[in-house]
Amino acid sequence: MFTKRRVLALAAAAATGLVLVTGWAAGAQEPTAAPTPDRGLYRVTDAADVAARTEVASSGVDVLGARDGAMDIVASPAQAAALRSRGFALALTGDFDKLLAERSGGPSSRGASASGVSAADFPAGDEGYHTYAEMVAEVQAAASDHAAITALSSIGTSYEGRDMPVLKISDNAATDEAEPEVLFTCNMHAREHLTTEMCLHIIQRFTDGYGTDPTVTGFVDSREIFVVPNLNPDGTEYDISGGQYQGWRKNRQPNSDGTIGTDINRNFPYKWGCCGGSSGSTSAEDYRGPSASSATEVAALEAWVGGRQIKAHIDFHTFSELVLWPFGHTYDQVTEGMTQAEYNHFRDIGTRLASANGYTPDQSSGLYITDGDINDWMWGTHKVLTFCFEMYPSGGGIDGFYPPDENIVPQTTRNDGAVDILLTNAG
Ligand code: BZS
Ligand code: CA
Ligand code: CA
Ligand code: ZN
Repeated sequence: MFTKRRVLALAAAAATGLVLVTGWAAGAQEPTAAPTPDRGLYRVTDAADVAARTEVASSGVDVLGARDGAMDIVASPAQAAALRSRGFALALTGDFDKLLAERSGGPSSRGASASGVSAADFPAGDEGYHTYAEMVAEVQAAASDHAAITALSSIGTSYEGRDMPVLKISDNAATDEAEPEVLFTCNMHAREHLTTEMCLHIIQRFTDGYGTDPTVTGFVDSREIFVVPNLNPDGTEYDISGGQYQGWRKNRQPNSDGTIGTDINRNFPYKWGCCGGSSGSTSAEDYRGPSASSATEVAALEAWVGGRQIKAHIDFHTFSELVLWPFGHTYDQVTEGMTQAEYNHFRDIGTRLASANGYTPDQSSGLYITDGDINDWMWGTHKVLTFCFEMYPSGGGIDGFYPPDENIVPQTTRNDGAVDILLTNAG
């Protein structure tokens, strides 16, 4: 779909016989001697309106972040050329693979990773992040150190067979009490590692703080808090295996054509694939999978949530510093499954959450249209007060996914107030 502005630009370009993009004639090489990278990092500088962002997001490129009218994407030379020929202004900002290698502190060893292999640790300097094994150990330690207020179980196993733990934190944790249930989920996109730290911080705060911090004690006594620190353990391990970051987003489930990965946040069963907000192409970063809930991890969470009465939920992602609420499949506020009063409630709570953490609030389709995302399903199917938090940083390229580990403490504690607002409003 073209915006009016874009149609005019193309018409003008057609009249002169050239499509002018970022100051270079289409088809010409970049004004540097360097060849166009296989995976180029580009900034789309004219994605100010949401129709334009949806057009870019649905073109098969990998959207890293979107904010303030610009998008950072990873594109092949053909994808970049196609977007330029459709009138978009793309500025090449780097070579994705080179930047990943640099960020990992070593020479490129891309392709060294094998599926199913566990990672020894994060690259040097980032050891403060938790690998899958370290996350499991942390959750187990929290459960055994605070046995009276925790219950450790699992939502199931990932495609490659990794357990996906869920820790319940509540008084009388062994009993299913009639207290509002609140769920926090993290790391469904592999490279968004800061979010596992967010869930581990929530666990630490509500266990260690019990009995000393009155706010924490009040919530643990009056709520049932459930935390799933990693919804994509296979992808997360893959992303840090082989000694360097891989920039991986999807899960690690093979597709019928030999490509790997489904975008977990396009595979949920509410209006799956309805609205041009996901890709049917197996290699796309927003591949929706062959059918709703085909991703092992989605099916596991779906079954687990179906057996509970969750009232409120935050799904943590990185990056862009946004608080997003449903729906994503439509630009409309009021639609099937969403009254104006319900929308206003989302907007009011979302605005308060954002003023607590300094993020920017919006309906998720304000970013670009998505379908099959977790928040549309949580609300559409289960009427859960559900939000997506896009964490630190507010902008960036591939480095946006890999902030140095010094950021973990400030950027997770930053959300304490927002988490408390959600817990209050689950009542
Ligand atoms: C991300 C961005 C995220 C996505 C935006 C989004 C969140 C859309 C919630 C809809 C609902 O990957 O972090 O494209 O999945
Ligand atoms: Ca309880
Ligand atoms: Ca209960
Ligand atoms: Zn994400």
